Amino acid sequence: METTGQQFIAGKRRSGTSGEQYEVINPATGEVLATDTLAGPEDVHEAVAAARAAFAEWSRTTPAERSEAMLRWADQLHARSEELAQTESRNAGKPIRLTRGFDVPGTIDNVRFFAGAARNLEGRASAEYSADHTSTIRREPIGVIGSIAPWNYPLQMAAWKALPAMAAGNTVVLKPSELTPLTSVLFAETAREAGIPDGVLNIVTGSGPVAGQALITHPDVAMVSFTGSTAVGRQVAAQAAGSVKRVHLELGGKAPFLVFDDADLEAAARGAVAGALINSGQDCTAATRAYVQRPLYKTFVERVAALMDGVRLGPVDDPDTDMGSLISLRQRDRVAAMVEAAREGGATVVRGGRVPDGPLGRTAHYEPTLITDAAQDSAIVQQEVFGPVLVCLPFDTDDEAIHLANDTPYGLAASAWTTNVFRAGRASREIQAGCVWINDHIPIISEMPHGGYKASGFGKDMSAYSFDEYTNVKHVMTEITGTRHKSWHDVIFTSR
Ligand code: TXE
Repeated sequence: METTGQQFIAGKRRSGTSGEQYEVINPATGEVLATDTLAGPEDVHEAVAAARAAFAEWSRTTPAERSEAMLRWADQLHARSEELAQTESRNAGKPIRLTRGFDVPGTIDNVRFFAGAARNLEGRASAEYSADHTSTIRREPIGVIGSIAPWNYPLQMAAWKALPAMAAGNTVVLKPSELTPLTSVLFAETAREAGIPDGVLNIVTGSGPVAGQALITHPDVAMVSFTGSTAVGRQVAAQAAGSVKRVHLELGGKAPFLVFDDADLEAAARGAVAGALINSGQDCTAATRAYVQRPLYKTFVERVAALMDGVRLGPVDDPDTDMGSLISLRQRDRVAAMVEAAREGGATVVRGGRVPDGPLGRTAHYEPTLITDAAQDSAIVQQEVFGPVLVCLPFDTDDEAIHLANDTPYGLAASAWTTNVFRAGRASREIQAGCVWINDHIPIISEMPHGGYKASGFGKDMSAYSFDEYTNVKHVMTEITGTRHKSWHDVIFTSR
C-alpha cells in the first residue's frame, strides 16, 4: 500500500490538507492501494501559484526546448512503462493486457506527438493585407490551465489534458478523479525526472465539489478543460462564465454503430463486441447502439451473443483476462439499475444483464450485456450507461439509419459498416459526431482530433487542432510607410 501523498505541487509529492481522509481502491479486488488526505482549496491555491510562477519561464522557452524536454519525458515514461501499466490496471480495474497494449503506449505516443507538434504552431502567412501595414500572427500560451479529468482512462486523460497545454507554453494544474490519482502523480513525477521545471505540471487530488470548484473559480486560472459527465460539464461552464474563462468540455457519448445490409457481418460483429466492451464499456466513444439493417439483424444478434459468451472475466493481472471490473461498486450498481429499468420497460436481455457469480460478484464486475427490443426513446438507448452494455435494434431504410444515429443528445463518435462507398460517404457527412469510423470503431491516433458535437461538448483533445484551445491568437499590425496622416484618417478628419 502506498503511503506517499497524491498531490504533486511545485515538484513535490505530498498529502492534501483538507483534513478529509480517503482510500484509493482497486475496484477489481476491493484492496486498498493508498490512503491519503484529499486536496482542499489551500492546496489548489498553492498549485495555481506554483503554475503561475512557472509560467513566466516556461512560456518563454523555445518550442525546441519544450520539445526536447517532452522527448526526454517520453523516454522516462517508456522506462517506467511496466510500473505504469501495473498501477493503472490495479487502480482502474483494467486488464493488464489493455494497460500494456493501449493505455501506456498510447500515452507515450501522445507525448512524442506533442513534442513534435510544439515546433509547428501554425498561423496565416505574414503579409500586407492592407497596403500600408504588415500583419503577423502570434500564437501565445494562455496562462495557467485548470484541467479536470475522469477515472476511465486516468493516465491517458492526464496526458490529453496536459500535453497540448504544455507544448504550447502553458502551465497546468490537473485534478484527476479522486478514484484514480496514482498514474497521474507518476506522470507528473516522470516529467520532473525529465527536467521539466517544477510548477509546470501540478496534480491536485481532491473531490469535484471542493478541489474542482476551487480550480474552476480561481482568478489566476485562465482556462478550464474538463472531461466528464454532461451534468457536471454544465456546472463547469456556468461557473467558468463568472470570470469569463475559456472552457473546453468533453462530455461523453452514446455512439451509434450502423450495420448496412452489404456489410461484412463477421467484421461488424467482432467490431461491435470489441467496441462495446473496451474498458468494460467505460469509454465515451464505446459502441452502445448497434442499428442493423433487417436482413442481417437476426444473424448479427446471434453472432454478437456468441462472441460475448467467449469473453473472459477474471483477475486483472492475468494476461488471459479480457474484461476487468467497472470503476466502483457505485458505477456497477448504476449500470445494473439502467439494465433493470430497460428490462422492466420491455427490452430483452439476450446476454449478461447481471453481476457474475462467485468472487467476482463481490467486487465491481458486471457481465457483458446484449439487449434487444428496447424502445428508441428509452433511457438505455438515449443515456450514457458507461458499462459493458450493447443495445441492438433493427432498421429498414438508409434514411432511418441516419435518423436513428442522430437521435440522442450526444454526438461524440459513430461508425458505419458498409462496402458501399456512397453509403459510407453519406454516413460520414450526415452523422452529427466529432468522429465517424467506416468499417471500424474505437481506433484513436495522436494526429487526429477528438471532441464532440451537441451535448458531447466542444473543443478538441489531441492533434494540432487542440492548440486552438490552448493558445490565444494575436494579430500584430505594423504600419510600414511612416506616413503621418494616413489615408484612412480622411474618413475621420481631413485637415492637413
Ligand atoms: O463523472 P463526473 P462521474 C459519465 C459516465 C458516468 C457518469 C458519472 O456516464 O457514468 O459520467 O461519472 C469531477 N466541479 N462520464 O460521476 O462527476 C470529478 O471529481 C468540478 C463520462 O464519475 O463528471 C472527476 O474528476 N469537478 C466521461 C470529473 O469531474 C467536478 C468520463 C468527472 O467526474 C464536479 C467519466 C464539480 N461539481 C464519466 N463534480 C467521459 N466524457 O469520458 C465532479 N467533478
